[in-house]
Amino acid sequence: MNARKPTSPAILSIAFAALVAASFAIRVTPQESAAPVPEPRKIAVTAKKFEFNPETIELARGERVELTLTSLDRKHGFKCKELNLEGEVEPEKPLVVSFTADKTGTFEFKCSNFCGLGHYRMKGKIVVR
Ligand SMILES: [Cu+2]
Repeated sequence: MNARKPTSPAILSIAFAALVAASFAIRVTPQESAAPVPEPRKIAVTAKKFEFNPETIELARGERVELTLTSLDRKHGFKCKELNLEGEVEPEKPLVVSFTADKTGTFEFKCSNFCGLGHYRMKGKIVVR
């Protein structure tokens, strides 16, 4: 009565085989992409009365970063409240700040150790896109 009935099981088994193959491919993918975690991007920043150089640090969202701050004159501080970063930097005593840029935006950082009359304008920004 139904002329298509004999072919249906064949089509079903082909479809089933395709599904099995697809799910196998999906399962294999994560193993192939388990690459080693890349090294953090290293950025050197100098601090001196009354500036940081570079003043603007541009990052990509998700990027792991290692800032190494070096003071060229006296003790300074480094503080970025929004990214929860803080430390002191002195000549002969570099400050290493490691973090992951996990949110986009513009985040101000500044000197957090009073260093003279220009202290309050000693600032910069981290821009994460
Ligand atoms: Cu200062």
